[in-house]
Amino acid sequence: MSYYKIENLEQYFKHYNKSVREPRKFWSKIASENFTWYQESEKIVEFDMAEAKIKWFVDAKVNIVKNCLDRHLSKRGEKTAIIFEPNNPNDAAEHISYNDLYVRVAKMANVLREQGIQKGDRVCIYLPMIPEIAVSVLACARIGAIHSVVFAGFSASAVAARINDSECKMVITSDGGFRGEKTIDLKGIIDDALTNCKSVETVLVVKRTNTSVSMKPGRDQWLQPLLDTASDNNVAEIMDAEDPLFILYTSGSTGKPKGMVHTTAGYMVYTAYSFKNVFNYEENDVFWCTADIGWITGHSYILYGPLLNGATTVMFEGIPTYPDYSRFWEIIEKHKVTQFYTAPTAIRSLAKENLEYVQKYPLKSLKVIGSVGEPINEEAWHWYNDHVGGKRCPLVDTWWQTETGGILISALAFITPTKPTYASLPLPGIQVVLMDEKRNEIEDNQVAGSLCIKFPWPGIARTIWGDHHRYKETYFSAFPGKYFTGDGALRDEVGYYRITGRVDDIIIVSGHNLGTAPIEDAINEHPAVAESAVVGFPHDVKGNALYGYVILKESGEYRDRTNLTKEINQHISDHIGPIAKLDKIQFVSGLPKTRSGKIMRRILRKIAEGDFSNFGDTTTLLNPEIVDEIKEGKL
Ligand code: 6R9
Repeated sequence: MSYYKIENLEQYFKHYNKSVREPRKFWSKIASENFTWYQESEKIVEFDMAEAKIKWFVDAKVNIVKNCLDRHLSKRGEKTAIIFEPNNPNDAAEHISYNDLYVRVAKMANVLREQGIQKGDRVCIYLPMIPEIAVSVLACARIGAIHSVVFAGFSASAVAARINDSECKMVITSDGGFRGEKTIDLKGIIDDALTNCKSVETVLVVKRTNTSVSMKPGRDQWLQPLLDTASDNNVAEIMDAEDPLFILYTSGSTGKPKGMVHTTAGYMVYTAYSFKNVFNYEENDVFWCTADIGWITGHSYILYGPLLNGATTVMFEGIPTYPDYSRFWEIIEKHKVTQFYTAPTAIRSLAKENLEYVQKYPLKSLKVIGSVGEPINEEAWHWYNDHVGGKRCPLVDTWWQTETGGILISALAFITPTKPTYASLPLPGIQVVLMDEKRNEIEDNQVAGSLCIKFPWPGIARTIWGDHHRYKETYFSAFPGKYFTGDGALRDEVGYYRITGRVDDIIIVSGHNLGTAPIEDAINEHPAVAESAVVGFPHDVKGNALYGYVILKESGEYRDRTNLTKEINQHISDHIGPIAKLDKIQFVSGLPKTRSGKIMRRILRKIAEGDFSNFGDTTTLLNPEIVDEIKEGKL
């Protein structure tokens, strides 16, 4: 019996039980039967949860790109691997076959090697959603260089912090990027970033917008001429199962972003397996995930998961609202998309508009629709299900994280019955537990608890780049022996999980993870600001929006608060990026603090939500009187 594809609900339970009872046998069979290895693993998994040390497919040798491309060429060489849909709907879409993609990746891999990049070197990729981002990622993986894709909406200082943290030797960027009607000056941002990055020796520049850029001699080179003369004969690097494949930064509850490290074999097996089963992928399907490759969703379900399965994956350069609100639906129709995977925030923003935008398109090609990034509220769930899925496509609400590598809790399309707002059941291999405040496992249903996983799965991130201690502290110390997700969840009578949201200082805004600490750091850098606290409050489209409480310094120089609000948001844009701007700012004279000096965010959250009832226990506050003042200021 093969474990790679689950055929029905009964089989799901069988596989699930097998994966718990005999995880080694379960994953060993999947790995051995569905991938090409230079050498297979015998031990399969070794771990020590107390030390946060996890290894999968121990001693195996493999190259993930050989599994994404080379092995498909004999059967699927002419098949489309990537459909590139450009920002401007009047420009032709590009269909890149497996053969073409293989050649482009091989040439790029040779360019990287010629530029001195070797196995283990870090390469920062700061590109828009154009084919070159896929080619660059795969070329790095082919030669064993560790890619660190930084979302091309991050500011110069945010990029610089990420480049410095992992000491990238090279940056791959473009002259600019198109986003709706705007053109973004990516090379300019990189130039600013690199004034503070000593490790970068080379910058390769893709021409996309034809905007004029400055090229620093000895450092910057146009990519195309290098590709034109590169050979397409490239020998892939033989990688150890646990060699790092990539670093991807995610927000933490302290200032510094966390460079999550994913390694080769486990990530490969888990993304391929989860893609196949959650989306019920079949040969000839056309899969479209609307995320950016700058996020984990793009890594796992635009690139690796689909390509490992020999699928056709759509890559979209633009935004859902350009040239109008029907762009998503038009693309589904045009490319006969069968699986569509997007975020609740996109659904909510499109659901606000006239129904005609979606009703114009029959969307008959769709078989499965998916959601990711934040809880999908009931209203958005029904709109998506009714108007996009036509009430006939299963809606898979997929819960997972940058740290988890792939989807952990989700319905499997056509197998698991769905229930609005419930992510439903864990995938095989995922041993979910809910923990109470006393660190005991919650056995009852309908009780909220901290969501933990008690056994490693192949896709889990192995460490934080350069800081294993922080990895252990963040994920393995709150509930010893278990991986703590930072999310809260409930379980219903049949074992379905509903994710209730973050229980830490991370706020999900439009599906983007934002730590309060780095935003507060950015606000505090404004010369007029003494201290600040940022919390989330519910927002119709973004899910959560940001509310900042700001204490100003005594000096009277900054009386004009309209300008101050703008300046503070500009600071945030410069330090992090426009996604982290505050929707509301309230100037206050103090913040509610405990005697140990901790800001009581619970109270600030309630005030931001406009809920003035029941602040809970405020007796431990150092300054209880401030609560009334803040309340009144809000009114
Ligand atoms: C894949 C991704 C992770 C955080 C996660 C949780 C939230 C993601 C969700 C969801 C409810 C879902 N989240 N999917 N919450 N239901 N289906 O989004 O990774 O950017 O690291 O965010 O997003 O809070 O902990 P990442």
